[in-house]
Amino acid sequence: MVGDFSVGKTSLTQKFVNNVFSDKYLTTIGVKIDTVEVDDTKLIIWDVAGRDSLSPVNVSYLVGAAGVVLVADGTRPSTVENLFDIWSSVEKRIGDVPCVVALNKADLSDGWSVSEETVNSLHDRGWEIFKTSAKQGDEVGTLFETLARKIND
Ligand code: G3D
Ligand code: MG
Repeated sequence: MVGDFSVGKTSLTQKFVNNVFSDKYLTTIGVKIDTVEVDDTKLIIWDVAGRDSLSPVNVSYLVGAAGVVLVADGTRPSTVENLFDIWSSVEKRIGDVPCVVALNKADLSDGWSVSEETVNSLHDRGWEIFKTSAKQGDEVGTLFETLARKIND
């Protein structure tokens, strides 16, 4: 799980793994590792805490990753734009691994601010995009199932 602080990395993981969404979550310390079986694939999900997903420590967690969930907050355009830099760091470290993009907090339709142009630029990278809500559950299963499938392809 990679993406800016507070985009929903922990919430998406917990919704998928435990089917819970906590409005009063605890900020993770360090890294939380969850395991979940999707179809016949065992996903070991690394959810790294911290404000800076590109810090040397956090980037070192990427080593050995078979795939990446790029997460942004659809109500904060800067977190979507940052995905390009985040992906560069990922690619530099571990190469062109399978990835999926979560534009999260889709339940917040009032504050939603991802332009068509931005969506197109994400598509142009060849990325598959999901409008997720960790709160309501929309697209959360599909997000992880798609990544599992890409890893197996
Ligand atoms: P992070 O792990 O990427 O840092 P978190 O992000 O999962 O900790 O989520 C950060 C904040 O966004 C939390 O709110 C969390 O409840 C909220 N959030 C995460 N996903 C969603 C979503 O899909 N919809 C809505 N409405 N909120 C979401 P707080 O207020 O506890 O900081
Ligand atoms: Mg977190």
